[in-house]
Amino acid sequence: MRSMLCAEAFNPDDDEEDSEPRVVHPKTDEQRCRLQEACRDILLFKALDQEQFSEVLDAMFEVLVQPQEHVIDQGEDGDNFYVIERGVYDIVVQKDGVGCCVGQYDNKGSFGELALMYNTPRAATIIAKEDGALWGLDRATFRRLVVKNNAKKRRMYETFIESVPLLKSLELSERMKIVDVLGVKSFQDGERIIMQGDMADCFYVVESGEVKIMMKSKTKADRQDNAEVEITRCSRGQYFGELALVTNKPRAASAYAIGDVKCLVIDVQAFERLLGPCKEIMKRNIAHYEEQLVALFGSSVDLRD
Ligand code: 1OR
Ligand code: 1OR
Repeated sequence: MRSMLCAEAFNPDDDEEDSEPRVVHPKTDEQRCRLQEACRDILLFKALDQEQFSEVLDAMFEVLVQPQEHVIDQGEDGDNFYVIERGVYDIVVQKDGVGCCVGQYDNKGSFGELALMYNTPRAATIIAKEDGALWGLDRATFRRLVVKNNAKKRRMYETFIESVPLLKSLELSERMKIVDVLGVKSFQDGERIIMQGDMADCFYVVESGEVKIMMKSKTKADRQDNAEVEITRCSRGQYFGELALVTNKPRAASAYAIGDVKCLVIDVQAFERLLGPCKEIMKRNIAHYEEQLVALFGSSVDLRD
């Protein structure tokens, strides 16, 4: 029932908020700089054009929070969307009447989009663990600019997302929810997309071009000069960057663009929330990585350790 309501609430063409006046919160140059830096990697803003993005920045306002403060309470109506400038925030979800910490934001990312996108109550409670700084964006501006763009995103990516083998087992509505929150990133020839050893916060699907996966060699001579060996390539419809999210470990390999590359990017919270049903497929493939690892380097390193 809820999903039917969502589909209705989503229709952007009769968005009543369209005629509302433009929201502007004046900012100092210093604030604007910090805001721009905090918003640089926000996936939901990636689909905006320059004009829309600058309207979003104008409308955002600074929010300072204290330890233990609830920025959002599960079950309430959604007022704002938040971008994190700094601070650590727990994601708490009520399960059988008990609050369970299901994840954490660590000094980056954004939250509070779901209630605004689908006109639903807040799906989780967000609690500041320390002093923090956020940038809020009011509901009306979020709907007018970001949600409106989502209709275009759905049209653009519907066919492609249908063709991604990993996502075949999901319902259409679930795949569309992935489209709603994904971002698109472009990379130039040779650009590093993932660095081995880094902490991970997102997952990638190749939309166009080719991605080369490289690993630091485990042989002694190579290790000394830090040489990397190519282990595989990913092309349109294939995914990478799942391993670190599934294992909670640093990136196991590096990824580089070959020629111009476009990837769909999903943050770790959306990955956890929406790709649960695909995890078994990923885990089966990870078992194959382990076999290949032994074949390539002759060691029996367990990637899941
Ligand atoms: P919102 O407007 O519903 C709470 O307000 C926000 O918490 C929500 O938007 C998301 O931005 C964020 N399930 C639901 N909401 C989540 C989750 C989440 N994680 C972050 N948010 N799950 C946790 C995944 C790590 C699934 C829990 C079962
Ligand atoms: P990640 O989050 O660890 C690097 O970031 C990504 O490279 C990784 O997720 C996988 O998506 C991708 N071993 C480890 N990672 C691999 C491998 C792999 N293949 C692709 N990735 N293999 C075994 C190593 C010899 C498979 C080789 C075919």
